[in-house]
Amino acid sequence: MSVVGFDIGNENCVVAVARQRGIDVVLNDESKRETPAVVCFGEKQRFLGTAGAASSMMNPKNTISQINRLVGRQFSDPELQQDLKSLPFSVTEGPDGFPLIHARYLGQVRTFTPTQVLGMVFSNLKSIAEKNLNAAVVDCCVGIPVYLTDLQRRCVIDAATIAGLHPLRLIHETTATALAYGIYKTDLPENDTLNVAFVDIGHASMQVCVASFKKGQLKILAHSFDRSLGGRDFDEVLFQYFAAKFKDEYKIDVFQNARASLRLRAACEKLKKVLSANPEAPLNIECLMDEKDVRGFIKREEFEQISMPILERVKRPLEKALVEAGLTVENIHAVEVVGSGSRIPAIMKILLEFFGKEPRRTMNASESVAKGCALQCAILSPTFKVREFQVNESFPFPIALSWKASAPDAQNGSADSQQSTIVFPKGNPMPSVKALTFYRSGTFSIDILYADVMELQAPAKISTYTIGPFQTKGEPAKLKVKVRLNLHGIVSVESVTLLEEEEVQVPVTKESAKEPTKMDTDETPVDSTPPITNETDENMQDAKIDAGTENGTPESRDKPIQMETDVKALKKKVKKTSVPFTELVYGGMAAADLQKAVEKEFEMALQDRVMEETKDKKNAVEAYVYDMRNKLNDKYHQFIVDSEREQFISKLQEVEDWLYEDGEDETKGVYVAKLEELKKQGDPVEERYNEHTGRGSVIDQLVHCI
Ligand code: ATP
Ligand code: K
Ligand code: MG
Repeated sequence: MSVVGFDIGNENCVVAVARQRGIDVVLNDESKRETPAVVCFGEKQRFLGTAGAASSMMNPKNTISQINRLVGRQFSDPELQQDLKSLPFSVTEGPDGFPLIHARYLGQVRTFTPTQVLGMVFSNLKSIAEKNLNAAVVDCCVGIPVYLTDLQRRCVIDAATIAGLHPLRLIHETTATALAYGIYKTDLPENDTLNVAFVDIGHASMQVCVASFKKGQLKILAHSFDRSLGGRDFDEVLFQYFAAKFKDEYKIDVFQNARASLRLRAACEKLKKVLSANPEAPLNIECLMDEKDVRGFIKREEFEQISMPILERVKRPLEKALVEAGLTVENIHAVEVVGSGSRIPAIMKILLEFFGKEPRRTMNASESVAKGCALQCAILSPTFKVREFQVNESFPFPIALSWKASAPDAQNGSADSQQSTIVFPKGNPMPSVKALTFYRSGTFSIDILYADVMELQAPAKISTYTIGPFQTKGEPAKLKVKVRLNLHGIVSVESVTLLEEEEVQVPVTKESAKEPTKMDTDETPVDSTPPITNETDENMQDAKIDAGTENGTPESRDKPIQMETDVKALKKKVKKTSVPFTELVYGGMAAADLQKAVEKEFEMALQDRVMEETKDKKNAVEAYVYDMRNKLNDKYHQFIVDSEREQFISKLQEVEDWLYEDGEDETKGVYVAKLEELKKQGDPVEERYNEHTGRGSVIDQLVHCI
């Protein structure tokens, strides 16, 4: 069982693994701790991560970045449309209203869903983890922004599934950071709480959470965010500034040239980083456009001036988090800042002014999320022993259930009137199960929706459940619907149970005789306000529902069984039958499509591997040619007859020429055969040499012994 945490950012991904001695961030093939969230499609293979980022300038139209921004969002989403303006690849609206990405791959333009591309990012991170652990990785925890919708959360799980991963939990990124902060703290109070604000500013978004800590646990008090405030917005400010400047000074319009735009944007990101450490910075790009070299310069002060509209927005999520936590800045013990986007000094200044205390960087700004995810995975894993630490998560969006009133109820109101109730209010603990009671005569449906779409800016409806068929005996049946908000923050109907009253003969013991048989048989549909109960334990739950029903008929109420001496007595019991239901998620991926995507990813990964191996084999032929030629002229010289040596050297030359011409682009098998062919000739020479030098060393040893 693997214990791995993944942080998939809009710019950078980090992989952390649990080992016996602790949590480690692992290195990728290029020995980097951060891996770009980039997929580049090529003519023969994909280039993922660092390799993908390296080819982005050469192949911008087929290089997909910031994929998180597209996953689980409708094409018409205004935020998505805004994002597309600065992304160089082509995206269109698919038949289902969701975006489709177009890229040239294996010689033709193909389309991919954002979930598929996210699956490719996962696939790359999975292989990074596997190479480090030297074992298969399946179980993992994945960090997600707190603002992801139900659909986006489902998409992240689908993407992980496509890559062959099984997320034990999607955990809010700031919660992961809070966990990584708290679990190592040995000085947490036992009888008091310590409130800490965590601020994460990444490439595309900002998230805040306020958590209260005490010994052995953390409780999230509030989450807040700005989905579109991150490092890239500052890049954009600089980009607009220099684009206008260069238009003026050099008469070039980078907006007319995709490559020039891309290069200027990249240069602006670098410039921004330089400005974090220096009061001023230059920007020089050779041959940006129309064969013109451009030179620019900006002071940090001026950068802050032109960034004012963005900087002003930083305070809002801070205020919101405090209000929702019901705290003032005086109650905040410490402010921890993570995310590399927060390295801008002006942001740190805003945080200092707002909280009235120096924001701290105790945590590693780029690694806290991945480490927190790995810790969470270790906590959930039976194979790891982790210090006892409880994470009490809070769900950021209120969730409602909505249904059509049943016939008798509709007579009171208007026919077909829609009714709804909030099942999970904002701040509800996660995970959580609630049960609702409905009285229905036939198949009916329930919608799960967001009670407040303002903050989320997503379509209100999440899913529709059609419940039935079920047996009714003349009167409306009583149905218990269990709704689960799971560990990932995904809401679904978990079960529907038909509750029927039955009279059964039961042996009477002293205890059961004393206990009143409680049963509600009321016929009044109560679904205008169905009793909602927190589900903890199956038996306790039933007690709660029954207790909450007010209109029990007299016969069924508190009827103690009197004859204690009887061996058998009639007792009313509740018979439970599970009722079938179907789920329709708006925008989800059908199981069959997911299976196809899994196979497709497997094929593409195989193709990548074949191409990598082909490259390796080709390099091996080339390396052999150089090595053997050198040795034939040097240490192997006397172990091969002159004529044979000359023939072999010219053969090596032939192969070298072939590698640059006809053999440039061959299959793996051809290179393997070529190497074999050369070795057939070279191995005997090598053997003769080894034999000689080997014997030599044995003689040397004998001499020494004597
Ligand atoms: P997100 O959290 O939005 O999904 P992410 O996790 O990939 O994105 P981070 O890796 O935390 O984001 O931060 C990346 C951002 O930080 C980029 O915009 C990058 O330009 C910016 N950045 C990195 N170093 C610095 C620096 N020294 N000064 C200013 N900004 C920086
Ligand atoms: K990151
Ligand atoms: Mg991040």
